[in-house]
Amino acid sequence: MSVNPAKQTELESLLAISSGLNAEQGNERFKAIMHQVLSDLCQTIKKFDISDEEFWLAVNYLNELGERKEAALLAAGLGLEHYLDMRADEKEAAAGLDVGTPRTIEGPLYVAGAPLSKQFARMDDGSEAGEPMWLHGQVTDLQGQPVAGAIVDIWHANTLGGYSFFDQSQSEYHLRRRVETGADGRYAVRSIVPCGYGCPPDGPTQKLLNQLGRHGNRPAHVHFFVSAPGYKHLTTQINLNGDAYLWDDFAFATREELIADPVKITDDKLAQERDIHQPHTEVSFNFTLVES
Ligand code: MBD
Ligand code: FE
Repeated sequence: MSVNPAKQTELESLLAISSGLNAEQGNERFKAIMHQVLSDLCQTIKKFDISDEEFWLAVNYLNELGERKEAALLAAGLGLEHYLDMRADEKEAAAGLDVGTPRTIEGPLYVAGAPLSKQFARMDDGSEAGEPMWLHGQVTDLQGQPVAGAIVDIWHANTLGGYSFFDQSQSEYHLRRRVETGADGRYAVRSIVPCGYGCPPDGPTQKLLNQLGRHGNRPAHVHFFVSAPGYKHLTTQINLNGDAYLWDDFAFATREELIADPVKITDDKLAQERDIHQPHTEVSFNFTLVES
């Protein structure tokens, strides 16, 4: 396309051309979004009189974010992933839809394909001397009826706050399991009590948070996907009560209804029944699914 070069000296004209608004090809929605984003960026550059040095610092930052694969971590830290939840909640409320167990962010550390078993799984490989955790509960519908054949996909950190596949010191699928509920809707796993997560201290996300005067820590938590045919897929987490970061999560995922109380079990009979043979922590959490 031939363009009068004089026109490119005007911002409006520059943005229209650069975002393809007058091009015949391309994707119209994408063009409109790019146009908005570029306009906002140019406004910011002008408002703060951004220097060349600052501009190229930002460009190099994006490269570093990609090299370290931390783009999704930053999205969580900036509250953008939580904002998607806020919007989904708002839409459900506006439509007057029933809500079951509240959703909260997935985060960047899920890995598909965890081992699948019925009703029970052991999640840890026994290599860590962590406090044993017996995590169990029931999946029901809004009427309180058990949901049989639901898949409860669980993943959590180890005692150092690391996740298998991202932390190479752990075995494949360590602390990642899928459990199918039985006729009673129940699931149970034996694992170890997780520790809270902290952003890699030398990574680009923590570097940005430092400039904001913020920390990059999460309270101890366990992630869940809960799904069953005929029900809406649920993405959620539970936070363990008592953690210092319970209401100071850098990713804004804590919700009142998603706090679980860890209970100390010293009952020998129960420990024996669960084949744990030592004092352990019990965490109970039930899920309510909504029909799709
Ligand atoms: C996590 O474990 C997590 O759940 C999120 C949201 C961000 C970083 C690490
Ligand atoms: Fe996590």
